[in-house]
Amino acid sequence: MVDLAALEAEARESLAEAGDEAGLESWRIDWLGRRGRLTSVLRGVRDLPADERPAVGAGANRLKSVLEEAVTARQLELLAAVSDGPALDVSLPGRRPPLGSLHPITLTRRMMERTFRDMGFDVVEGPDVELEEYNFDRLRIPAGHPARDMWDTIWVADDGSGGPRQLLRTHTSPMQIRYLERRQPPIRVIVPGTCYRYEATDATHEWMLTQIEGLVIDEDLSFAHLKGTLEAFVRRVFGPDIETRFRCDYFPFVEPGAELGVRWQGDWLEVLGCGMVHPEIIADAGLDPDRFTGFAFGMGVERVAMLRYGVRDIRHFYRNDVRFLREFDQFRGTA
Ligand code: YSA
Repeated sequence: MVDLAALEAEARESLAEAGDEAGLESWRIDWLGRRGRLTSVLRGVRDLPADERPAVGAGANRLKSVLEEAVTARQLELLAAVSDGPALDVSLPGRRPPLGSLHPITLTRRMMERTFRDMGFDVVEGPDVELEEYNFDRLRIPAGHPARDMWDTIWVADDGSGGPRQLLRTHTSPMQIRYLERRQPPIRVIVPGTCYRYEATDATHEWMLTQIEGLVIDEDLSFAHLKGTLEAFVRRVFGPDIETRFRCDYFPFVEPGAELGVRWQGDWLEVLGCGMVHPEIIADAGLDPDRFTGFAFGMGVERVAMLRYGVRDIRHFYRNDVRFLREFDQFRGTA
């Protein structure tokens, strides 16, 4: 006759020794598995003398349920011990989530905006998708004018509705016109924003670039104000020893026009185009060009960032190489 009570005592004793999930699993195999101790007893019932079979069969089945409950209880006991006991050290510092940082162009753009704000400029933004009229015509660049070739343009596909042509703005200058439609002098404003050009890239050119447009209109402004403002800006950003160079340049919406270059790695890097706002643009805005004059400029933020951080190739900025971008973690908090 099988001694079920002794079997149960032995099973419980060895269950109490199982201290983790692996121990419980091997206990389960030993006792309740296909070749387990209790399973063998149940299988052997059919070989017992007929008068013993019912009692042993019923007893072994009951023991099976008892042991299944016991193993579940032991499992819960072990789980409770893990969450209450020293295995969970709540005094350990938490894991810090990885922290990103601002993109170098954002850092530079914000620094430039702050510098202009300190110099008394307002900041406004305009649309990236612009009307041909504002990007070109009203800046004195009509269709067919050779100056359009200065801006290789990405046009928005014609939707067939017969509406005006649209494009991804090639510069921030269209906001000069939009701003003049709404505001009266004195005007002192900058317009930061992204521009797009259908242009092959090289170390100093990207097809997507950021500009900061500046527009100043008031009475009695001269080229000296333009030069003084831009020189002051550049010295604030790069320090008093920076070497600069103004050269004549042509833009249809200014007269005269110029570009500003900064000494860089033994050469000159052009950072902006500028000039005195063309009298026709002042007159088109409903202002008297004999009374009001002004100057404007369009500055390349990526170029300023190259100078500021010593980046030799503009294309690094938009390659999304995290090793490059991590270099700017040290400037976190400087925007
Ligand atoms: C001129 C006179 C004004 O009264 C007002 C604004 C201007 C600037 C004019 N709208 C313009 O876009 N001129 S520009 O084509 O010479 O670009 C100005 C600046 O943007 C450049 O000096 C350069 O710093 C930057 N830039 C231009 N093309 C670029 C670029 N930066 C990176 N990649 C490019 N492809």
